[in-house]
Amino acid sequence: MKSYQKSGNLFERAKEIIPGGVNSPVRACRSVGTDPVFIEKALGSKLTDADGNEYIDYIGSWGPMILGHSHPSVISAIEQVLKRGTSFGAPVDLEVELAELIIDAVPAIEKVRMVNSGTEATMSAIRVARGVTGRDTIVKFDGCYHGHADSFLVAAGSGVATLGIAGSPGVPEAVIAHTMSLPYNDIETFISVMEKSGDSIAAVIVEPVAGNMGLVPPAKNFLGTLRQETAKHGCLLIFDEVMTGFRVSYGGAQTLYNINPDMSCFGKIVGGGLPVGAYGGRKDIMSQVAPEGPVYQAGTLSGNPIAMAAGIATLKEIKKPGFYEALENSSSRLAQGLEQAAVATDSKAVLNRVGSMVGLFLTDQAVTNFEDAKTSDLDKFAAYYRKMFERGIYLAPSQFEALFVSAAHSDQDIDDTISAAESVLNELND
Ligand code: KE4
Repeated sequence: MKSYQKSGNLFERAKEIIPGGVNSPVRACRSVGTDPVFIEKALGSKLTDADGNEYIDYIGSWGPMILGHSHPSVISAIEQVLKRGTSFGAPVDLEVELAELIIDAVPAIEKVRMVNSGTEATMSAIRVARGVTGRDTIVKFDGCYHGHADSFLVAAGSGVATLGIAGSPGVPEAVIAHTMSLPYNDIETFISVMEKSGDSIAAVIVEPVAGNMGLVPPAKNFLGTLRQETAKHGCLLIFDEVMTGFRVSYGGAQTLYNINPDMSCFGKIVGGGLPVGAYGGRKDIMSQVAPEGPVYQAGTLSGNPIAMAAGIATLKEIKKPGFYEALENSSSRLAQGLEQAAVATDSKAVLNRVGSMVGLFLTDQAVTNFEDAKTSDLDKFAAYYRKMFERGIYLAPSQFEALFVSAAHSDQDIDDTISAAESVLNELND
């Protein structure tokens, strides 16, 4: 019988002094009816908790750990830069190197600014769009999550959806009044809104592959229509690639789907597990950012040398030939195995996948938007989560999150995951 005593004790202490005992809501595992374990260490595809229990990890720190945990190149890069110091609050060569890697990978980006999180990246991109266009209204899509800046907490995905809250107290009506949220993949609605209001819209921001309502790929022509309509009405198209950037391809979803957004936001993988966000775009847009231009944005630890070193080491590894092909093979094997497990157990389950982002929905209908995702049986998902956890499979504790396969997931990991899923789905159907 596994023990979770040490995690339990730590959680009791944490709940006294940290809201909900966690530093990010989704980690509290509330929607799946269990308590979180505290992680002691991580290596490759595995996590080990405070009580010594080991897990195959499909959260990967919510996306950054595409190489797997504690990759030697990343650890070594961090160790090397530590000898120079930790933070200078002044320009460092490593910031230039990471910026050059991002620009080299993403053709639509000519200039890029480093920040410390995905939220900072998207929040700043929206401010730039409003500054450049002189317009206030932004369009997002139901179920997409762009971080926790006020403007985005409308029909948001991820933790907001997980907690089943409409938005958040503390966000002024005046702010929300400038945010329109439309159904994802609904081309007709989007076109009609743009025809009516396009000339007053500063930006349309989208997850080009939605990973915060579970995994929902873009419908055919959806992204192309966003590009066409925003160009027609002088709005900026912002791709929030915080999750998809360097995940679904080295050049992100914009390269995969061959769309050139006006601005792009990154996070997660570009920091290799350390706090890094980035936003960038055409030179004429990014030259509006202070101190070159009037749109203000700043950050004490932006471009931190240790974080830059981890990001550079990560991108250099994933840039190597064959990296994405190998990841595609293991990811498709996992997806096929989960689909076969659902069929074999006659389970109501739908699987979506784009590259190494996988989403399993416990519903019997296609999932193409947030409303479809919400037809999933959340109680059954909670039971599925708990039983997979007991079998040492560490999934996102929410139906409205994606799974991430890393380069460190072995054939054995994939096989063990598939057999655990078949066993659990069987139990759930008994
Ligand atoms: P951060 O501020 O959490 O670094 O990034 C916000 C963000 C922006 N855009 C997209 C597409 C994102 O997925 C995120 C953050 N993703 C969630 C996981 N779905 C972070 C997990 C958490 O909130 O703890």
